[in-house]
Amino acid sequence: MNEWLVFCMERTFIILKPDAMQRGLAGKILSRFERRGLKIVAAKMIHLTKEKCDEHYAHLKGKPFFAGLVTFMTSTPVICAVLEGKDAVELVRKMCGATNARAAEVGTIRGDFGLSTQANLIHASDSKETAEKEIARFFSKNEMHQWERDLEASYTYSADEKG
Ligand code: IDP
Ligand code: MG
Repeated sequence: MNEWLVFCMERTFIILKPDAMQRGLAGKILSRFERRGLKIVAAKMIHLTKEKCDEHYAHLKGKPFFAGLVTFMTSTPVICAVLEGKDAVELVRKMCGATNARAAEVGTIRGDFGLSTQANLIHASDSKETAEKEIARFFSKNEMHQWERDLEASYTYSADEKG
């Protein structure tokens, strides 16, 4: 087991939102991260509760769209996952694109699949600190996995990027 893989790689948290599930895009979206080289180290399907949404979107309480956002997020089960890789937090945010999918760059997930500000397919942690909190909010330690993708040993990162 390469120690650097276990201890040095950054982790981020994502939710494939109800619109991604309803539209059958969950696999397509997850595969973009896999293809990029990011590693899935935890994943599960859950039905969000209002209480969990209140906690997860606490920074948006008081916004006029908050109630609608909670109704949307609790409408259908979602898939939560943790992705691991160098600079994973920033990289995944970049791959998601702007919050308003109509303004998101083509080539991003929201820019390629979405047209809405609310139904924008995916949540991704916005900083390393948020990622840590969100991972702990949705996953217990025994749901997290440490494993190696064979390619990582030689081809995903150069030797000087592994630290
Ligand atoms: P982010 O998901 O790009 O980080 P946040 O500002 O954290 O964006 O908002 C969380 C979620 O709340 C968004 O992804 C979107 O689903 C919803 N949201 C944000 N702003 C609006 C809005 O103006 N109208 C409707 N929904 C919104
Ligand atoms: Mg956010």
